[in-house]
Amino acid sequence: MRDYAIILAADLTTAEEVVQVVKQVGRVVDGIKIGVTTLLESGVGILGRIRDAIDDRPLLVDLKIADIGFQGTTGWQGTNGKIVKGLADSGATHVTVHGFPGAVSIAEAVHTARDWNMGVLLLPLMSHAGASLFFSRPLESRDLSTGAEKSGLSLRLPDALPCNDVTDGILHLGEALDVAGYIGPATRPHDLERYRTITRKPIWCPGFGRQDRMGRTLEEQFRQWSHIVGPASAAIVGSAVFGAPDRVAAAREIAELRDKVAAEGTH
Ligand code: 3DU
Repeated sequence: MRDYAIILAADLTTAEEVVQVVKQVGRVVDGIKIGVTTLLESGVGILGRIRDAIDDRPLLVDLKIADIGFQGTTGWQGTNGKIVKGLADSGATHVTVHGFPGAVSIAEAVHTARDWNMGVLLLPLMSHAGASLFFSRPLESRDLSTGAEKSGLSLRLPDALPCNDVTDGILHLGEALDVAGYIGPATRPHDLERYRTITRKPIWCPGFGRQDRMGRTLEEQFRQWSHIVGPASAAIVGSAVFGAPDRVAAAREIAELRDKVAAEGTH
């Protein structure tokens, strides 16, 4: 994936509209994100049609998986693995997984995804208003170690981890279980800074445009995002592109904005 990638969240109402917008801008942006509503309507078969329209660009399936992990004598047998396996050979390259169900659930998703050449993007926090209600609950590093022991997995969690809340804890679990990257809120720059104190992995960020609650222009939001997260990152942009009167022009403008702020970062 390219540095500072732009990923289109193709959140249109019908599958046909989704395919249409991907055909329009799929090669202007650097990747596509498909959501649950689209898969519910048309099944995973639609991912092959998306893949055909975007060459080898990343295709993120945003399932936000949050079910059980279970390691039986013959391997992973929980539900997280079954869900991830449902994307096998579909054209998907990445899938989103929640971290709050704990280490075993994350581990099962990561292992299964790896078996099928996909990467897990873990969610330590979300971008919408009120998302911090639970993610900001206190969590101490000793809670993480206790949880790791109970999980029955041999997790490498260094002793004195800087851990204050659930978000920190999920980031530490993601590092220990070697996820491919994280979803991080573009609406919460201070939290993105916090992510970067814990991980160098790619951070894919939704929350541009309509979700901003800090009164920033799109350019200001992009600038702050790029300066904090650096090149190993992606901006997930939905309505700012597909809701525009001219989608191709909107996607091009956003790509230009990205080029501008990224160039500033290299000075
Ligand atoms: O607000 P937009 O139209 O740019 O769309 C953002 C997309 O990113 C949308 O698909 C939403 O489900 C997803 N997303 C978030 O917005 C926030 C998260 O924390 C995780 C995913």
